[in-house]
Amino acid sequence: GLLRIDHVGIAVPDLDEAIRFHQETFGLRCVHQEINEEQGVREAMLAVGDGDGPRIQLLAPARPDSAIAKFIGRSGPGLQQLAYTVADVEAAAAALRARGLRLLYDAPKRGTAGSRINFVHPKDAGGVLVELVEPAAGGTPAG
Ligand code: V0V
Repeated sequence: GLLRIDHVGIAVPDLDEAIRFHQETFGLRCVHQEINEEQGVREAMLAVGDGDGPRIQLLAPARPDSAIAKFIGRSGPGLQQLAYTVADVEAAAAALRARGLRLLYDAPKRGTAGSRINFVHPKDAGGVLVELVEPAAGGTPAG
């Protein structure tokens, strides 16, 4: 089952500018940054308040043919995904497949900080791109 909200992802055209905006405007703290070549993103994880809760993930396109570039081209910047933490991404994906939902990947792919991820097709989840995140052993990056 789902354990908690892991993060909410926002598509942004420019990562550095978006980090600055969220820091200065909302007081969020950038606790992690990386480039995920497979997903075609430059991303940052931002902590809210004491840092124990869900993160805000800023996602900027690393390539013009990436999912984030396509999203921004169609919808503009904004909320792109809702991610839940799970203990076992294969088991969570299998349970949703058994309910008739389409998962985007047959096998999990690599997500932020060595996590393992899969996605539910947004058309099977009320128009929301739902991500499943199994954190790497050792957990999410400290904030
Ligand atoms: C597309 N649609 C969405 C959507 N993206 N609806 C809600 N939220 C989104 N993010 C709608 C779109 O408007 C279409 O609706 C319909 O889905 C199908 O669109 P499509 O043109 O067939 O599909 P694409 O090419 O836009 O692809 C959509 C999917 C793609 C979701 C398949 O974005 C994808 O593979 N996403 C998973 C990977 C990803 O998002 N990576 C970046 C984050 P109409 O017009 O037909 O009504 S990487 C990440 O999260 C990491 C590393 C991490 O968290 O660890």
